[in-house]
Amino acid sequence: SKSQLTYAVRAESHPNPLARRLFQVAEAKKSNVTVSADVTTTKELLDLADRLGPYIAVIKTHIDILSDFSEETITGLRTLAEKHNFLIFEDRKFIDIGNTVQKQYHNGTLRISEWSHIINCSVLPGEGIVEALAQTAQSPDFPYGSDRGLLILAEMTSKGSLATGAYTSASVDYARKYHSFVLGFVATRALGEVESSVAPAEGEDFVVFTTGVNLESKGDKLGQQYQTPKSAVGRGADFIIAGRGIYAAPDPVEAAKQYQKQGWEAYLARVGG
Ligand code: S5P
Repeated sequence: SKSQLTYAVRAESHPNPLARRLFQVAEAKKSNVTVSADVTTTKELLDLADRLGPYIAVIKTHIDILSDFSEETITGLRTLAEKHNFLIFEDRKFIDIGNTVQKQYHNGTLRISEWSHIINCSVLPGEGIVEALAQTAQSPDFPYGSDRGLLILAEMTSKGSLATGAYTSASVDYARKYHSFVLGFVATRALGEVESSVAPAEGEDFVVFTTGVNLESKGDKLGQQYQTPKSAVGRGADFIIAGRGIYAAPDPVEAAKQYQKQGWEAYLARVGG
């Protein structure tokens, strides 16, 4: 695994342009924080993005929970992503046959391909979902070039998750098979030890995003299970994802700084800094 290497080193050697950019952003801002901005109006979303922008590497959205999604949402997010140098990750969790996910990703009501650098999918439908999303993003008429990438949802943080065992192994298989589009995983740990029937490419370097990160709480009443930034990074997270721990804190900016500090210190400890 490359998790002992610095983001700067990984940025230099990574074959995927978006992964390079992700590591460069982390290095430049000294942040491996993804804020999960699960608010329900465009104003709240853009407000959070602007206030937290300086402290985060990525903003994760659930764009379909907004009550007022419009052109203004897209323009606002894109402008703030440039202003603060962060990437956008729409957590749509595609999970359908290839023909359907292509239409959900590109065009449609939400126009996800237009504004979201990173998307994710479940491999429950099988290999075809990854193939379909890669095909769309790598087609010669796709307007956003190599500035797009996919994370495979290889595990989940909720109690009783069925994303384990053969499902997680298949996640690694398809990531390897479609490594030119797959950036890595949403998972609770590095997946190097997981059995896979596909051999790794030379220099393989999948990026691990870990959700379910919270400094104050162990979980919620609906089965969410939390770990701390330190624990997540120790288990192999390259980017920690925090939602309510940040946006529902009394002072979200102070909270974002706390997660940034703890996530970065854990990263430095891991790379021996
Ligand atoms: O396994 C998972 C995968 C994801 S993407 N568990 C999760 O909680 N998520 C998402 O991370 C979830 O949809 C939510 O947007 C965020 C966690 O939010 P929090 O408020 O519990 O930190």
